[in-house]
Amino acid sequence: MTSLEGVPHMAVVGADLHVEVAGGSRGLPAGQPGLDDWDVVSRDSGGALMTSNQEATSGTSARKFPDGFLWGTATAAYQIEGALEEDGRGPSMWDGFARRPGAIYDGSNAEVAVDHYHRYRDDVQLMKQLAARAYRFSIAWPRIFPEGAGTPNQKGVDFYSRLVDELRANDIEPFATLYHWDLPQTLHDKGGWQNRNTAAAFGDYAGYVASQLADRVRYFFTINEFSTFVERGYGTGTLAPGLQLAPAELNQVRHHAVLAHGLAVQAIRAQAPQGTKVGPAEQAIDVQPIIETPEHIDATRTAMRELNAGYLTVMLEGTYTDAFLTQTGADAPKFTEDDLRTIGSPIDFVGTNIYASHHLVRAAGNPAGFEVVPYQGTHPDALWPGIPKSIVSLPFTPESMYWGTKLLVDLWDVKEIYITENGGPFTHEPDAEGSQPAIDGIENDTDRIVWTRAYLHQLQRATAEGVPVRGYFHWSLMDNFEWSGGLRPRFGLYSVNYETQERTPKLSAEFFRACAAANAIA
Ligand code: BGP
Repeated sequence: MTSLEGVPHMAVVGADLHVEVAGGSRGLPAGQPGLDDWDVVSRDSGGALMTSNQEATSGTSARKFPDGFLWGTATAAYQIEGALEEDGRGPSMWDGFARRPGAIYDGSNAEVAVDHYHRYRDDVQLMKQLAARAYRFSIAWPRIFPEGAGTPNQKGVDFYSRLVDELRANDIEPFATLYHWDLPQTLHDKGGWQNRNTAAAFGDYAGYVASQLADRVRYFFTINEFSTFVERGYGTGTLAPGLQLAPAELNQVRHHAVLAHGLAVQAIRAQAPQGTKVGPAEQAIDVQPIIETPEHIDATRTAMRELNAGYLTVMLEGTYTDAFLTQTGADAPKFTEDDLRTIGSPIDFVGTNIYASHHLVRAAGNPAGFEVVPYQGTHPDALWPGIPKSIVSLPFTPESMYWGTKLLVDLWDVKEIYITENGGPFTHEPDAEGSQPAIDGIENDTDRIVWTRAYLHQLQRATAEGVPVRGYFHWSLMDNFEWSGGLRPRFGLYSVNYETQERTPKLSAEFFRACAAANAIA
């Protein structure tokens, strides 16, 4: 493991850069002094030209986040822990899915992943070196209940207990996610999320975890990305368990997932000390107006509510929208009024994973009141290396940070928001075309820095307007097992050598540390 100490500050290397400077534009030849020596032009709020130096000292700088804003990183148990058969962990549905030929893009699996189960202490130090004050991790249900329910496994509880203690000892606030997709195999064998009993089992498991950890964990996320694990696991079949259900069955799975969330909220409240906070961590279908004018913004609000009707909307409103029930018709989920009350149980915050706007939206005179505008094929994109754009792509849409948080307030008056994930799969293989060499052994992931900074600017725009975003978790602390993408797409601030398990900070780790330390965009 390499520490961040001694990471050189970014030097300008490679091709000429063009930087706009007072008095015109000039090329910055390779090997010239760093950008700090230059006065970069911007405009103040009145539109007057000012240099970066003036901006920093004039008090008009728009880069600060509110006091107490938490900077952290996020991971998930299955993607980092390895040790799948250790200390009594039961099998999960992902173990078998990953072994299916063709299920994982590069043929890898998570048996070792990044060996976090054995290296968690060192990994907490990696966080510390980032100046991070919070960490979002997930608890593996099959470590706690190897059979999904019944007798808990003390060794599984002990692992997370040690992790939480280590975090607290290092002044890092633990944020625990209860379900990040590793369903116990035994439950899957009984129908998994197609079976309503799985929702009840999840509630019991959540309550039990709270009874063991809530004395030291103050924030719990129920389920990670309802829409992703349901739509891709049971709709397109690209994630475990790889099913392609008919619409009525798929709607029932959606319903069981949100019901499980509501049951977990109630169980945590029953078991945890007062003041424990709980909420979902969803990747909403994020939308942004094609043009920021009142009519397109109105249409975007409608789109956000309707496109998320089966997940976020029902959790926040405790009811399915009329349009959702009309559209699903005979395929609508079967539910009771009591289910809706449970699903709508009051929560303390919304966690939102924001990678991109799924749709641009414009006003339309149709019954829905909005229309989505497709992205051009030429839209700038972060791709998973080697994977066609038709399968995975993240359109570069920094404004998703602004609209993805602001709309939560506009629509549902959400009082506390966390960006529970944000990042990009920027992967640099030394022999790949366009890959730039490392600088003094540090991966030169300028793309991750430029991408993240643009998103942070839009997040800061939201907080400056009073949108109550309390923290930002970068996905991810370190490279890890990216589900059906395998080990190839690399999201980490730290690069991991999968043979030696050595962790090395990328340049983006230095960027993150600068932001976290200053509580501002660096
Ligand atoms: C989220 C998952 C994470 C991680 C991340 C990567 O969906 O919660 O576990 O896999 O995605 O980003 P992407 O959305 O591009 O797959």
